Amino acid sequence: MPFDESIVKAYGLDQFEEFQDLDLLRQQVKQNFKGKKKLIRPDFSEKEWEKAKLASIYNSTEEGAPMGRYLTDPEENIPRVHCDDLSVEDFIENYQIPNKPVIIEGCADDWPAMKSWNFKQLYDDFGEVDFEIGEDEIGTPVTVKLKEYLQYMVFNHDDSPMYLFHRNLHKCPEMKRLLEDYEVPKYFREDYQQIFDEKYKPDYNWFLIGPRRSGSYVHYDPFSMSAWNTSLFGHKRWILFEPDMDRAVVEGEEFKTDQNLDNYTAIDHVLNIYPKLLESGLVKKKYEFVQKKGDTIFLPSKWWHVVLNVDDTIAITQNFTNQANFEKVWRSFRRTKKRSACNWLRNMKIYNKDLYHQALKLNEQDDYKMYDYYMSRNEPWPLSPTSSQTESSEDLTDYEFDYSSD
Ligand SMILES: O=C(O)CCC(=O)C(=O)O
Ligand SMILES: [Fe+2]
Repeated sequence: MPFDESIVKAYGLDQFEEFQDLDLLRQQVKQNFKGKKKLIRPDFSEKEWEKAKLASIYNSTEEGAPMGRYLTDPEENIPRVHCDDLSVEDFIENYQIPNKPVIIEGCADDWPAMKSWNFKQLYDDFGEVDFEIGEDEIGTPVTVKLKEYLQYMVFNHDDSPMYLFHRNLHKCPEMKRLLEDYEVPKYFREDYQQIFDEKYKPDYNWFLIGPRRSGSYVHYDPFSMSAWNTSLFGHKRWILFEPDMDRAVVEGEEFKTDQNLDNYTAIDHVLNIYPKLLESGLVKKKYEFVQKKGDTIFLPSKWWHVVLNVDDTIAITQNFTNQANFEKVWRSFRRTKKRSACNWLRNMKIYNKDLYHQALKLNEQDDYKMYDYYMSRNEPWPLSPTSSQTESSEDLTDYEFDYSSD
């Protein structure tokens, strides 16, 4: 049986009308996505999407597919604990404060999402709803109906397929009910980001559908925020790097052969760059693991990560700010999101006095003036995000990823 036909059956998509004639659907999907691909990677011809022919080798799908077929088994060298054996206090002491990653099992056991986030049901319930699958050159979201995206997931042969990454479920009326299918695990409920006025709140939740071979390229999360990520379907292979490592090193810049350094993807990194990094001795300590359905990853502030979807996956991830990362987040955020930061500070004063005083103290230490200080004096803002004229204690090594100034 052809590969795509077998996964159509495995996922129960064969019950839908359009999956009756797979040859026809395969052609339609190719046509449908031409324009989207051009928007997302304008410099790529259609052929270039499949250039390395990775789909012919790496096409594992079934949940529980042996990793060896896909990639070598990573060493699991991150602690793995069950939520029944990890109190919030122990989490704070052992992971949150030391800023160390951990895999927590069992947080999602009672979530409706464990049952209802599968391709057949999502196709049925949200097929007509538009989800984000990328951005064009000027940052405008590129969207597609979920049913079309799931068809693409089944049939595509792209080396690094487009990744459905939909932010801010709470802002879309049709998607709000997805929020009822999960809850923030007990470890991550202290979250200062929730006190923004809605208009200024930075993106904080993302619903992800990642076809096999798709992934998130090396980065750490915006504004030094921490994150949690739970898989509801399929496996993700994670590689982490410690926060003090340089971007050029973790990206393996010296091993890149393509002139265009931006052409690299998660799968390129995992297959071609990471092994060279290990050989070179540039990585002192390895952090690798596979996240399975139901596993929640705690990804602390500023930890670099590459994430490769080993099979077709569904996940939810949220960013958050709490006592452990607040200093880093505040220093990074106030500079890039200068208007939103004023709103945050105002709301701290109302809802969290201690935090407000903490932020003021940091400003004072750094001799930092907020944006509205300059506005009220009709003076220009001196601190563009790339400006070098920032306070000495200000962290200027922030890796710009997926965020723009306001
Ligand atoms: O692809 C993934 O699951 C990781 C997502 C991620 O790293 C992010 O949203 O910042
Ligand atoms: Fe991330």
